[in-house]
Amino acid sequence: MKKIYFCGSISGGREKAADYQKMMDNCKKVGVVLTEHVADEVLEVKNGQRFYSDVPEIQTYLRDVDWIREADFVIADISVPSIGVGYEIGFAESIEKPILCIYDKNSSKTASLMITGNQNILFKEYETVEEANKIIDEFMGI
Ligand code: 6IA
Repeated sequence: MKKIYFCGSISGGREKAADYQKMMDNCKKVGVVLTEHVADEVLEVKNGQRFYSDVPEIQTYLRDVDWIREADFVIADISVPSIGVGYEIGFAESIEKPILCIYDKNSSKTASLMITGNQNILFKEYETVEEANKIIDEFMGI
């Protein structure tokens, strides 16, 4: 049973949330996805900001970092630029986790050079979720 830490934009924009869900469902073939909230379409909105719960921010941060430590695979959809996702990737790299970054070629944003130029990260582009799922399967060795 593998543990997958799936990273996707929250404060950076939610337009890919439905796709994150489909990719996470695909990941469940091999194990457990630690970050189901990333696809949650009903994140609460308070004062114009989105909140997943009333859990204090420090607890959320520490839990996320612990989950990255526990994870067998870190998979990040970087189609929607997100500071949090960038941070998670950098942290995962520093503890030598296997990292896959996937990017929707139809995104209006360019993929960051800090990812595409990084030899410690497997970077792949996709056009459909089905294609993304095939890339994910290959990365996880199934
Ligand atoms: O900068 P972003 O919000 O776009 O960063 C998204 C990434 O950071 C995701 O991959 C998550 O793993 C993590 N992340 C960001 N916000 C949250 C969150 N809700 N809960 C858990 N993980 C998160 C915000 C609640 C908090 C303000 C109390």
